[in-house]
Amino acid sequence: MTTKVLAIVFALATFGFVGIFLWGVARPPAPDPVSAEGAAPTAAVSGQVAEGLLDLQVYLLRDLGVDVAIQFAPDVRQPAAATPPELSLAMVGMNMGTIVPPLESTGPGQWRARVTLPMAGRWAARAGFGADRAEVEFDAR
Ligand SMILES: [Cu+2]
Repeated sequence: MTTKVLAIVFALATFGFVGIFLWGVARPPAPDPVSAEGAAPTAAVSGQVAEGLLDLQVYLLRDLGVDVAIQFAPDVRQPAAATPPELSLAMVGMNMGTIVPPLESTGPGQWRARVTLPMAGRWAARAGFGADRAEVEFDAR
């Protein structure tokens, strides 16, 4: 009797483990990042942030304009993200403040921001929750 119970518990544990593994493998991939104009991103990063996978793409526009797209897919154990992530832009190696543009929701788990930067050069875009962020650098022109 005890053996039977143990076998069932073991089977359930194995099933759960395989299920979690399969979810990780079979999770639908994020759509290919493409700007509204159909261009590929200038810079992109994908990182584990705040118990989820955060994707960030930077598209250079004309005259120091930048489009930033963010996708966030929470892990299995966390419910769907209700809070939007935070985005900040700062120059690399030059202290000229931090730009925190408002994010526009473009779908479930998707946001976009359009910014005009104050000067050309190397910039870093950081997105995430609190101090937990994914970062990517790009050259603005
Ligand atoms: Cu500067």
